[in-house]
Amino acid sequence: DGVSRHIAVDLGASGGRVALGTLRAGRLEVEILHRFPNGGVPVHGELYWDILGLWREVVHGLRLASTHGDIASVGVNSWAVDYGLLDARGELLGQVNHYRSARLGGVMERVREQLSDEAIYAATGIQFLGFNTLYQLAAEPPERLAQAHTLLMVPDLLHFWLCGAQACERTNASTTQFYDPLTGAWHRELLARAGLPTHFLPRLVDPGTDLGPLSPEVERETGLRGVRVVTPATHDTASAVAAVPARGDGWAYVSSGTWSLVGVEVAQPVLSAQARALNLTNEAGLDGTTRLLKNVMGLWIVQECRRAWDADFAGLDAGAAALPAGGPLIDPDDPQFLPPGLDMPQRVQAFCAQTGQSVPQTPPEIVRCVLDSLAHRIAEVLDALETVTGRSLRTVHVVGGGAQGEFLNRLTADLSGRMVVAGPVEATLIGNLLVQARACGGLKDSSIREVVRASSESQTFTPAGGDKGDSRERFRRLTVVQGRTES
Ligand code: LFR
Repeated sequence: DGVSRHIAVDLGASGGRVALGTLRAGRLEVEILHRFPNGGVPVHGELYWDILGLWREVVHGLRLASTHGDIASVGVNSWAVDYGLLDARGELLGQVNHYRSARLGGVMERVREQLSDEAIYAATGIQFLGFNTLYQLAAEPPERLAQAHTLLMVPDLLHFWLCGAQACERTNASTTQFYDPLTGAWHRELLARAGLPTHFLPRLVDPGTDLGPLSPEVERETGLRGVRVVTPATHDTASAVAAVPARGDGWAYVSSGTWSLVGVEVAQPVLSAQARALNLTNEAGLDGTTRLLKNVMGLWIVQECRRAWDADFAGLDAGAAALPAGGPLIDPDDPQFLPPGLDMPQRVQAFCAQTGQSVPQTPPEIVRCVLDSLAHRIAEVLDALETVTGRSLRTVHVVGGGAQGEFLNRLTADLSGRMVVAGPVEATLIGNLLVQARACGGLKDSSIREVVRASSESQTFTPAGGDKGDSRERFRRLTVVQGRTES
């Protein structure tokens, strides 16, 4: 009947979803069947993911999907860099660590000293972030690595549990900082130079690879029959970028959620000294593209503040928007904002006090300070991307859950002086579903982005002209004073 149905599992740092996608006549309908919370579990000084709890929620979501007619495939995407280690029988060895864990403090510095930034960046093109898999492995007890038979990234681990196949999908593998973007293979030599083993690295597969049927056990538990496990772009950001509804090349994207991933799509990795100095990353995208981007701290700071206040976001956003411009600013990418903690509002206040600014007091004042700062940072990164690529980036597509934040969209337009096109909010699910649909032969003559444009709506924010005051310059000086590692 020309209809194809697929299930996408999207695991985010603060919540997960299981969704049913129905592709009919070149349009995709997305129905979210199950939502569940996610977050770090602090235990005995360590921070983990509740991977078994996530698995249970995924299975529950699949069971809900089983009553919706014939389903062709299922695929999982998640955040990047985190992994599970399996023994030779395929059993999980220990826990899945959380990338915001304090155990990683100082490890990156040691490895960078040992290998040199030039060598690591030339080999991988990946931005230096203390939680990259490279540094997580360097922080592992050697005996645990020796015992490990297979390393699987989080989505790969769930695919393994769904169908029994062990493979790492490329878009997420590229975030490890031991993947070679030029050859498309693991960079075993880099790991070896860091004194790390490589025997546990499995085969790499592309987005859109059929890994096999659901296992009999999963079929029994879910009631699904005849469903294939097909890899999407398993890195959530890669799925979201695949679903940016853009045309031509004068555009950038912000994949907006816990993080704001600010970037462009390019044909080849950019490994120049300038890209390294700006700490831009070259992550693998769909169909051999490169996601040249940078992590900006994103809505994380606001999410942690909300957790501390137990407050509703919509109300806070409106309160923040009602305040006058020109207030205090933080450097959202300062490492002190990375770890979780109910003291996040105090961290924001302390930053303002230490930099001689007025100290925001109420929740709306604090949120305003964070959103202003985020928009400034996004604008700064967009300018850097223009410099590095030589492109003129007039339009910014904001996709993902954060695209619902109208006030941040408005600030981004105003402070960057660019047109912001917001939506789709469900870009990650849409990208995940359409890569599966294409792999299953369901996307006849249209491209993924054409289907996205036909299936979703967006809202446009035009930059306000006029005087922006001195805030841009104040922001720049602030980040220099705080001494971020990049120039
Ligand atoms: C966004 C994201 C980013 C990655 C960060 C940590 O959800 O996947 O792309 O840098 O999470 O894994």
